[in-house]
Amino acid sequence: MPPKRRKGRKVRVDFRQNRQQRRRGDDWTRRYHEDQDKLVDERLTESVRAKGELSRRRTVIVTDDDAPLVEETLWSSGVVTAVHGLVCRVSDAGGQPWDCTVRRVLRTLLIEQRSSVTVGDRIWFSNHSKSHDGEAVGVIERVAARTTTLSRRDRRKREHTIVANADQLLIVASIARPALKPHLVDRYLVAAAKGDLRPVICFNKCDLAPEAVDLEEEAEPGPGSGDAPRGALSTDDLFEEFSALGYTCLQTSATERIGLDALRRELAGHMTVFSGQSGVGKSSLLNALQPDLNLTVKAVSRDTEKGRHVTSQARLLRLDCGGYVVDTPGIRQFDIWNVEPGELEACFVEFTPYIQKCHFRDCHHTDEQGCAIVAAVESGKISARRYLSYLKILAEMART
Ligand SMILES: Nc1nc2c(ncn2[C@@H]2O[C@H](COP(=O)(O)OP(=O)(O)OP(=O)(O)O)[C@@H](O)[C@H]2O)c(=O)[nH]1
Ligand SMILES: [Mg+2]
Ligand SMILES: [Zn+2]
Repeated sequence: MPPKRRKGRKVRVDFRQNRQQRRRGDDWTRRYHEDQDKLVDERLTESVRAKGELSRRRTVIVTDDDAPLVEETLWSSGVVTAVHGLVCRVSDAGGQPWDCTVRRVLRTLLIEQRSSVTVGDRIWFSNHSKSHDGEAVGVIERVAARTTTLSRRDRRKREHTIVANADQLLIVASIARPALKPHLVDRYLVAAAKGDLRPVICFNKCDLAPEAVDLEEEAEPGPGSGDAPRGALSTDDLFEEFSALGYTCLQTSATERIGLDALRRELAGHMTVFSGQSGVGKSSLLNALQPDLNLTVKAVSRDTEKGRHVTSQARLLRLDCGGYVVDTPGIRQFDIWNVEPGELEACFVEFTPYIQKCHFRDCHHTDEQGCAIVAAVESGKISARRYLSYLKILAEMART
């Protein structure tokens, strides 16, 4: 009996003709004539398009999330561990690595949805074979619906999903070299709340003398921020502030091997994304936990005390203690993606008891009359520093 097919819905998708006539003899067409795949990708950025280029349409069967149905008898499942351009590194159920391209029809669908295959995606792939140089290669046919996403807004103001399906976000900050940036931690906390990931904050380099945190450097005056804290704050104060909010906070040293057991306990059985500025020690912590990972690390710049952006791509790694981690490249700025102003207040956990008490139901907690959040800041129940972070993100949303 042939394998039973699951029911799916038919959709029409654009298909580019393989042997397309050149419509315009200009460089723009010629440049991409040979490289059809690149042309599909160009649709994201190129508004000029020769008429009829994507005129052929084909019917494919998809499930509710618009992905082609799984051909379970022929396809293997796996997880994407890294993405290099159009090639995804995939680890199958047995841990064998494969280099997979994405089936064009699937890529077209993903482009329509402004999405692409990313690290952590659970996928099915076909056409397993060995390439001429002996690499195991395949073709990704389907991507499973994601349970969570960690996303940020990229420079083109689009969603950049850094990792899919993780359940924890380890926010790594160093207490010195580079100095701690509490506002960046607040931003990650918002992204974790939005993406449904449990945040854990890791204060690394605790073997060094802590540098005072310069709040003025981070602050940006806004409405209601007149009484905002100025000057310096100690890293101990920040550790206590985040702990008091209910977040799990750890103190570690990758070089002196401090706090590694506690970190390992948090990671075991989870899929955790390591995030934070460049140079805070994300890769060093992973090497300390498991030396055979052998990740590249580099000293921070002597002049600026900033990291050198050593890790350049997100990579999913398996830990011997059970669990998966994703080492990610350090970023300077974490732009929040897709959080509406009305949603932002819920990402600041300490606001929750006061939100209902504001005079106006749609209060943005800036300069409205009878705002319970502003009153709580004034009476010291909500940290002025955190409130300022909220205002800063809110102001940024209004600008974009
Ligand atoms: N003193 C001290 N130095 C550390 C510690 N952890 C990391 N470092 C040093 O910090 C520097 C940067 O570490 P990396 O692990 O490359 O930092 P990263 O966060 O992975 O940086 P990117 O990959 O650029 O995002 C290296 O010189 C490490 O040796 C620590 O706990 N204490
Ligand atoms: Mg790194
Ligand atoms: Zn209010």
